[in-house]
Amino acid sequence: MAAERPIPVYTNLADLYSNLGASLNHAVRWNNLAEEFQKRFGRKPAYIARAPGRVNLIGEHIDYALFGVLPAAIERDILIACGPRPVPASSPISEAHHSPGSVIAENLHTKYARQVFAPARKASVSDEVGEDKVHVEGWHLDINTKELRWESYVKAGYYGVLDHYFKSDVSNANATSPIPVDLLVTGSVPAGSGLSSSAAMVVASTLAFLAVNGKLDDQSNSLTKGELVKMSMENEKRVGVNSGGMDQAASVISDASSALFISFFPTLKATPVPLPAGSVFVCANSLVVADKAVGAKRGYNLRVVETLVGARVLARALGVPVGEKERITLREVVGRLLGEEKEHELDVSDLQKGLERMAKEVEVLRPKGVPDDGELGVTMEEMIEMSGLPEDKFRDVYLSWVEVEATHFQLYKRAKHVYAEALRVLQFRQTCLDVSAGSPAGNDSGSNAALERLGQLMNESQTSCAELFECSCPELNNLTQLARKAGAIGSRLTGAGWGGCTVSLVAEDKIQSFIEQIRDTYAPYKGLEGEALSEVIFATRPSSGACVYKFE
Ligand code: NG1
Ligand code: MG
Repeated sequence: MAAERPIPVYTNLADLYSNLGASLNHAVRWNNLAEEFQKRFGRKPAYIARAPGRVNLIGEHIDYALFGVLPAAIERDILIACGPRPVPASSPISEAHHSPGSVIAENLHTKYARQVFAPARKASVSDEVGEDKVHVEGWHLDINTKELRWESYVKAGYYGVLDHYFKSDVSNANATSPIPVDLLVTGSVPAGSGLSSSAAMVVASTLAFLAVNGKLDDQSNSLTKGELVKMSMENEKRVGVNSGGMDQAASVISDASSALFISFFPTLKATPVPLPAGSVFVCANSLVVADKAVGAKRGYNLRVVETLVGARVLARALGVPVGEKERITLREVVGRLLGEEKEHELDVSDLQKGLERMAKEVEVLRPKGVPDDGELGVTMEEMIEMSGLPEDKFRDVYLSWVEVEATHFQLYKRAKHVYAEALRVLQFRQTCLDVSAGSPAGNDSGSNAALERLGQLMNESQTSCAELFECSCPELNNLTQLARKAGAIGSRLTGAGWGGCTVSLVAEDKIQSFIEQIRDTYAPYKGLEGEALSEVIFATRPSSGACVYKFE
């Protein structure tokens, strides 16, 4: 299983570059970063941690409902050069040098200023071990989730490492402290664009702090990719997003040249999915930047709540048992409806049949007795009543852990999107697998038909995101339409939406003309040439997942 493999730590450049499927371009970036680290900190880095961004090919906003998704890591990535900071014996020692685990963080991008911070000891925290409470000493880092800054993501990764490896029983005199670290970041994933620069930052930071603190030294007993995904997911919650896990899994587990089918139920599993030859994915940035901190309350986190409440209401209507405090997901509703058991998850064909059935069952969520066909959704009071829970319980289970802002909630439209999108992911995956297995659809004309089918699924996904999940925006709608006119086989938004990138499936021999036509027709791209153009629209191949290079 891909998720059970250890995090690769390379000591040999040739191995590193061959794993990356790397071009000369990569080598230049890695060298520059190491040299720049040396200039700034007066010594060579000890490690470089790499984590790629990702593009989601299909399966939007269904990972937190625990349905499988199909992203691929992209070649654009975050690199963090890092090393332990030696404490000079003689020179006057600054505050930063003194405190355990202090960090000097610099960024090659001049708009991100140098930051110095250190974790503070948390006097005493109680951890429950079975029935007992043990007092442990932990570490705290300030992260202001109202105003996210570049170093917030560095801190988020660090927090997890501190929590996992530096929490200790107060009575343990041998407890170790984190060591002081210098680090230098560079990134080629455009920020706020739906290509998961955030997950790439958090994964790279987690890896950098693990490496510097010696936690990746013993490869035979090292962290697995699956464990790193879990840590990075927890870490990303520290920047205030209740994310599903797709981005971290794609950034950590991907293999070069394949997409990755990631499922989350009953546990995280990831399997490579080869993409049909002759086609390429092109990412195009709408240049609308979705505001994560403010937008979450009315966007992402609101969708998380709507889909969870929708699942409870649906379960109730279908006679599926749900515990009072349980936050059942839409995935679990189908499972329980079909008698799925923990040890025996549904196989793909049963799940597929279940999803086809749910397309009809969701109708029970449609608001009744309203002339606009439920367009407006339901009020808080109506939603609470539909849930069958007393108000205080409802608030405790569904609203106490997340900030949302809405007068109306859309349970029907969101659930309808989720089930149909989950089915499209299975169909997309099966189409790719059929082509690679050389089944009848795998010959030339078959493979064209397969590409058409993939494109059609992507287009349907876009319509559903726009109309049912309402996570698109006018610019994304426009850009996906222009993409189809410019020859894309299919085009959709990728990532959370409300701005950021689209992904288009384009025949390999049409990439150049496709990009030129988009440049000439999408108004915000007018006049862009060369590097400025390739910043906003670029073809990408699937890349390998996160790794560490160790300098010897
Ligand atoms: P973006 O906005 O691309 O980071 C977010 C979530 C994913 C997934 C998608 C929607 C985070 C870190 N990631 O992606 O888990 O739910 O939206 O499919 O919040
Ligand atoms: Mg993100």
